[in-house]
This record gives sequence, structure tokens and C-alpha cells, in this order.
Amino acid sequence: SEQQMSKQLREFQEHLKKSKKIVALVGAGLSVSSGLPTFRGSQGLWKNFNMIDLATPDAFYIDPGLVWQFYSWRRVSALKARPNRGHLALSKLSNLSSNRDNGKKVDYITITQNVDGLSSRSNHCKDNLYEIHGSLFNLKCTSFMCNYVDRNNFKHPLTKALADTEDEYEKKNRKRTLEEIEQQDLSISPQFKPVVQLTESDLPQCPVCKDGSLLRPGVVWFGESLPLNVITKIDNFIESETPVDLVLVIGTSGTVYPANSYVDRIKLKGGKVAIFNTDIEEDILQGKVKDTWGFRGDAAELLPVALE
Ligand code: BJW
Repeated sequence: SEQQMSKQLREFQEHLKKSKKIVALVGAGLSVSSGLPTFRGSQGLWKNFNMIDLATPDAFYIDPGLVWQFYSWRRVSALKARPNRGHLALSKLSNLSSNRDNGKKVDYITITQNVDGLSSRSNHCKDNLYEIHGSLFNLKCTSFMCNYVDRNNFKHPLTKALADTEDEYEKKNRKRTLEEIEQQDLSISPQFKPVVQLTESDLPQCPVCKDGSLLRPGVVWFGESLPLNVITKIDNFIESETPVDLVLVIGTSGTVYPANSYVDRIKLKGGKVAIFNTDIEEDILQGKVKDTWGFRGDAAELLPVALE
């Protein structure tokens, strides 16, 4: 109820003011009002494919052309999107905290699982932003012998074939697919050709490998390790002597390890939890879960109010 919400908000803001050490854990829900889809739930589809099934090394191994088309689409969507008021609210918090001269002395980090780059484009302080699942705009070589990485590559299209398939698809199939999704009819009809078959020569190639290895998106897929330097910094932040007072859990389903483990680790050391999500358990909303506040709604609308 409205009353519960304002009570929780009051309590939360009191704790926020007292907090000396804060973590924000961000997921796909934060970018929804910027027009980007989430992974799970009815939204998590791309051309009849489940987005989760495409975010794996196996999918890339079996059909790199399919996976590259998916990531090419993700790159354009992210480039067209703008950071929303939720990203800006966190960016404000990050800059307040990094500025130790203002007497606040708050330690702060944002841990984002998103690869869309919207937090880094929102004027977020660079020193306390960790993109734990990488970035759509980093490309890396698939060869084990090569450690070529191309950072902040915003080029579109990456290859001509990737642009062509996107255009063709938009023209021929867009209307129909949207209808199918609305009707919740996800069965792939026999004549439905969601994507064009691409061969390796249509895809981005490593410029330094002699054998022309493929480049791949610089993101972390299931079963892959997260960047060690980033994980170490987060571990140090959470496990250091001063415990984290507050973790903001924003627009994430909390289903993916190790991101989800940070919340429990912080709780275990006495930290409190504030959840911002369109979907929150009733018990949390009613204040029945110890040391946990829940705010139901669009993170982009909730955060500027809660963090003001
Ligand atoms: C809103 C909203 C609005 C909507 N406002 N909110 C068993 C077998 C095999 C592996 C494992 C296993 N058990 C554990 C593992 C490890 C595995 C894992 O966790 N699997 C689980 C799924 C079970 N993890 C890994 O493999 C990780 N590596 C690792 O652990 O290495 C060591 C190891 C290896 C092997 C075995 C065991 C250990 C790597 C994980 C990498 C995840 N990568 C992806 C893809 C990144 C690239 C890309 O973006 O394409 O990351 S998967 C995908 O999920 C993506 C996301 O960052 C991540 C989290 O999703 P997120 O952000 O939470 O999105 P959703 O859609 O789930 O939720 C959105 C939320 O927003 C919802 O709650 C909505 O309600 C809400 N919402 N609108 C506010 N307007």
C-alpha cells in the first residue's frame, strides 16, 4: 500500500544518510525505460530466440553468424538508447562519493551486469563503476593464442553482411514477429526464416591473427570467468574490515552467479538491502523481511526519488 511504501521510504532514507559504505548491484531492469529488453520473462526474446540461449560459448561455436547478428542488434539498440533518470541518479551518487572533499566520506561502487554501456555514458565516476559482464563495445579475438582486444568500438555495422541481414529482417519480418510475440505464440512456424545464414567471412575478423580468427563480443557468457581484476576489486571492497552498510539491488532477477552472491555476502556482514524492481515479493513489500526494503516500480522513476 501507499502507506507501507512511504514508511519503507522513510526508513530507507534514514539508513542511506547514515551509510558510509554502499554498493549498487544493477541488472537489465535499469535499462528498460531506455528501451532495452531484459533477459528473462516474456521480454527476453530476439527473433524467436531465447536471449539466454544465445549468451553462451556453445551458441557461438555452433553458429557464430547467428550470435553475431544478435550482438550486432544489441549494439545498435544500445547506441540508440539514452541513459535514463535511474542511471543519472546512480551517477550522481558515484560522483558525490568519489569527491572526498565534501566531507561525506562515503565509499561507493556500482556493480553492473549490463553490457549496454549506459552507466558509463551517464557521467558515472569511472573509478567506482564495474562492468562485470563486459561490454558490447569491446571485441576480442577467439583464438587462445591471441589476446587482441578492441575497446570502445562503436562502429556500426561491423561488417556489411551484418548490416544487410538487419535491414532485410526489419523489412520482411518485423511486423509479423511482433504480432507473434504479442499473441504469446512462440512456436517457430516452418516458413519463418528469422535470420540469414552467415559464414565466417561475413563476420568481424581479428586484425592481428595470421589465420584470420573470428572476433567475438567482449562479454561474459555462461560458464566463462568474470574479469579477474574486477572481481578482485569487488571482493576487496566487500570483504575489507569496514562492512558495507547498504546494497541497492536494482532491476535484476538475481539468478546469475556470482553477481547474486554479493547481496548475501553483504547481508551476512550486517548490511541492509533495498530492492528496486517491477516485481517484488509481497512479504518484502509488507516489511516482513528483516533488513530488506522493497520498492516496486520502474527503477528509472524510483531511484531519483529514493536517492534524492
Ligand atoms: C525491472 C524493470 C524496470 C524489469 N525497473 N526492474 C549450473 C550449471 C552451469 C553454470 C552454473 C550453474 N550454477 C551456477 C552456474 C554459474 C552461472 C550461473 O549463474 N548460472 C545460473 C543461471 C544458474 N554463472 C556463470 O557461468 C558465470 N561465470 C562463472 O560463474 O564462472 C565460474 C563458473 C563456471 C562454470 C560453472 C560454475 C562456475 C558467468 C555468468 C555470465 C552471465 N552472462 C549474461 C550474458 C552477458 C552478455 C549479454 O548481455 O549478452 O549476463 S546472462 C544474462 O543474465 C546477462 C545478465 O547480465 C545476467 C543477469 O540478468 P539480469 O540483469 O538480472 O536480467 P533479468 O532479465 O534476469 O532480470 C531483469 C529484472 O528486472 C527482473 O527482475 C524484472 O522484474 C526487473 N525489471 N523491468 C526495474 N522498469
